[in-house]
Amino acid sequence: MINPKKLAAEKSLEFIKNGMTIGLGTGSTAYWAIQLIGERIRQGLDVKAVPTSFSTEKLARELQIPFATLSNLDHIDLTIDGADEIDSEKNLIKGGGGALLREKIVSRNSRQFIIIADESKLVNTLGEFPLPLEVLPFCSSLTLRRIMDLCETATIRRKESEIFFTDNGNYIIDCDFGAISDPASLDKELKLIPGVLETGLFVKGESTVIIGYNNGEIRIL
Ligand code: A5P
Repeated sequence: MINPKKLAAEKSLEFIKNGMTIGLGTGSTAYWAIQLIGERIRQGLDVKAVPTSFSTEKLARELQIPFATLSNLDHIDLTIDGADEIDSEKNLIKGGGGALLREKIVSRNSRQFIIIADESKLVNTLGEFPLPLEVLPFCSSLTLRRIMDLCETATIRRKESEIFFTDNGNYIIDCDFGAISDPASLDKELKLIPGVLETGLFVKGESTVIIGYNNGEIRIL
């Protein structure tokens, strides 16, 4: 059976060259890229990785993917990551898995950013997937109120009734804005609220997007 996430991941491997520092994304699509990078390393590929979450770090460790030394990193050559929604201008919503802050740091410091996804992630306008915000736990009820001025339905993410903590020890607030017509302005507005550390909006469309289709097709946007 065709696995469109794996198809996109396979295509992304074509962008990797020996000697690169590679940002490793988080989620069920990035999982395939990480597996394939592990395979290529066993066959002699020489790269170093920067994982974007504890779960990705654990997987990479199991696959014996070597890590870059983060303290003296100058840049990342290439990052491969998934997305929750991709619009026609390649704006993204990310953070379904709660890794958005590390993912944004890694992607913004990457010379090349490759998004891999199956066709279900393509949308005309962002916003059907609730937008995740990473928020400092300190005075979070006040931060939540300020966010609710913009989005009444904003809620602190829970996992099996317990508050969900990110790898950075913060909360995620999920916001259902409905259709997001101007992702760049919304991103700026949300980041002006003290306590909001990052949003799951990845704007400007600087990424290369690789889509795997259920019929076996692969398209690069
Ligand atoms: C992790 O926080 C997210 O940004 C993921 O990259 C995103 O949720 C895509 O995940 P899947 O590949 O599992 O859909």
